[in-house]
Amino acid sequence: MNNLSAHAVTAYIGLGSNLESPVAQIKSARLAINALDNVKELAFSSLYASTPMGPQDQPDYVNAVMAVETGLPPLDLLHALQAIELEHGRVRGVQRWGARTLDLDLLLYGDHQIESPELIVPHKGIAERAFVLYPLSECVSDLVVPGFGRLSDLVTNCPLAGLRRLNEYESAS
Ligand code: A4P
Ligand code: MG
Repeated sequence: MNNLSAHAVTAYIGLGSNLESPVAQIKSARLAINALDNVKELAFSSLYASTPMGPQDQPDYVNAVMAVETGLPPLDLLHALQAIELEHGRVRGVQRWGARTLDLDLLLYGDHQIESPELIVPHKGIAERAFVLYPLSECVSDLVVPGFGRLSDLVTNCPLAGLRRLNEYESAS
């Protein structure tokens, strides 16, 4: 939604799901993020299938990245994303990196570096996760990931590791 404050920044959100119709979960989350006050979509990547990082006895994930312009402070944005996760049936703390209906990670918040008990930005896994870097690079031509270097270099050095862009038919389901 509009109503952006004068101090809007560009933030990047990682979306992931591997339970209960993952494609539908991601699309529904996109709508919910767009409905937030003070948040406006700038770009949305293709949907990708990725093999699970963590326990292997879980379904493949669908991942995507969304770029938004937001006037929300970072913690407010995180809390809004967590509320959307809960609305989508997310159950926390079952198993580290276990299966989930919806995971929304705040990947980048402008060029800020944040280290608080609740929020670490850039997201700690950003530099080595193909399912983050490739969709992120669809949303922005290039940028510097604070503390990690240029996104284009991170992508070049990150193997695809089974990442696959969903085709039109799969993305529509
Ligand atoms: N937190 C700190 N920084 C952030 C941030 N930048 N964004 C804190 C979001 N949350 C952040 O998160 C645990 C705590 O991290 C929160 O309380 C928040 O204050 P969580 O969502 O409750 O739990 P989690 O997601 O299971 O933990 P974790 O370690 O953050 O996992 P990840 O990094 O989100 O990874 N495999 C594939 N193929 N695709 C995936 O998307 N995702 C995960 C989860 C595992 N394997 C995957 C995928
Ligand atoms: Mg998470």
